[in-house]
Amino acid sequence: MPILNILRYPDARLHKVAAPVTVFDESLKKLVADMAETMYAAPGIGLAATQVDVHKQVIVVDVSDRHDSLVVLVNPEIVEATGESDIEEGCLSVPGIYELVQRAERVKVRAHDQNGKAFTLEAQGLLAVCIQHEMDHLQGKVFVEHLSQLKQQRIRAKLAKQLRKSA
Ligand code: GNR
Ligand code: NI
Repeated sequence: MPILNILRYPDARLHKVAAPVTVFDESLKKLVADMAETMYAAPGIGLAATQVDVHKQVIVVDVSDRHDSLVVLVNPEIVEATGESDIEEGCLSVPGIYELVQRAERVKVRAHDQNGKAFTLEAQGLLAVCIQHEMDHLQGKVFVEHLSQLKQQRIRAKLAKQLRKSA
């Protein structure tokens, strides 16, 4: 199965808003399988469809060390968020940048799996933060956009320099 190309910030396609999934078919299952493979290969602990230029509300997450706890969230909605967490975040679309972002410590999420079955997940800690990070991607928001304008400017300069060096 193919590893998908991950868009790099800044890219206007990372700002598209994902549409809800309405049909739970084989192509959705293939997308989920390819996204999981891409996330594990990267390696990362989460991936939103937006990052692979598919603008549908699909997320895969696995915060386990053994890669045995895949969570698939289709059309996720946060129904409860409590507490405050500031975990240093990274993003596969913003390589080499790690920054603290304010998030809820616990979230209750309603979503569907890749078969269309509805479920509710209660998450805390890194899993909760990762889900919030991925749900931002579906809304067209990259984690650096939670930071000050000055920090964002510095990050863009650093990424441009990385790109020049690799060219
Ligand atoms: O791999 C990832 N690690 C991570 C660490 C802290 C908070 C969020 C994340 S998500 C990130 C993968 C990614 O870019 N998902 O969109
Ligand atoms: Ni990300």
